[in-house]
Amino acid sequence: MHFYGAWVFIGAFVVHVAFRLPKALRAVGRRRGEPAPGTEDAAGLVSPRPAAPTISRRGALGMVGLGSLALLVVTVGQSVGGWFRQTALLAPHGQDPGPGPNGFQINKTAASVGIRPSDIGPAWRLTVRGGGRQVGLTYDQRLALPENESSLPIACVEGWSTPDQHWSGVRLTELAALVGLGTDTPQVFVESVQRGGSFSSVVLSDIQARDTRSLLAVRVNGAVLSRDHGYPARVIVPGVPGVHNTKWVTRLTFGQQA
Ligand SMILES: Nc1nc2c(c(=O)[nH]1)N[C@H]1C(S)=C(S)[C@@H](COP(=O)(O)O)O[C@H]1N2
Ligand SMILES: [Mo]
Repeated sequence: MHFYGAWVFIGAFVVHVAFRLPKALRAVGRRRGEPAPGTEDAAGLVSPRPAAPTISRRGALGMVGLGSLALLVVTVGQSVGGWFRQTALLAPHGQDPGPGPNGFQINKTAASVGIRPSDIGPAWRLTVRGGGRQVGLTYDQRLALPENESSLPIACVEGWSTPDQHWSGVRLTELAALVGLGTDTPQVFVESVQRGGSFSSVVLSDIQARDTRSLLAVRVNGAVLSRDHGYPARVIVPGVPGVHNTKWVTRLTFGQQA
């Protein structure tokens, strides 16, 4: 599609040049400042006192040239692919997710944000806090909670989104119920095992927390979450940018702002 568009453009340009060439050559052939025959300012359109130019011809060309170059640099990865894909800032350019149930776009891999195997190993715990109570769950205890399903995409503000993925996990409302909160689930502060980085925690509004499609997911498309998609547990919420879908979650605090 990209290349098709480019050929139409190039074709149109060639036709344009072919038609204009004789006139252009005549104009260039004349001496500078001399009006072309028949183009004297009969209509009075030329300013009698033109303001000083604010940018030289070279400056203008340079600006357009640099702008075009910048566009080329950020789009070449998407058009050419292969190694260049990593440079496509405006398109998916993360790790190749590979095939299988976890084979969809990854934003940041576990390794790239410093998730250690020990952070998400047997010592991992899910802590749920709220309403003055606190519950700690092992991975197996977490799996014993009622399971629900939700088909939702990941839509990243970097300019990509996945088709719907089939997630399963526990509803955020059920987790709130664990600490004794009713159906009026409040907002929730979600924290990842990830240390630092602006994506390591997020606040979900009460509306997001109450949505029955909002899950703390442990499976996707029938398989256990891969590390890069947030194993052991990640948030998945409808209708919000991907950045709200915190991966490697370890603590949920209901009723906390941040
Ligand atoms: N802990 C943590 N969660 C995170 C991120 C992150 O960097 N760290 N990236 C977020 C962003 S920006 C997006 S788009 C989604 C991408 O999820 P995916 O990599 O499973 O597709 O995860 C979100 N969750
Ligand atoms: Mo994102």
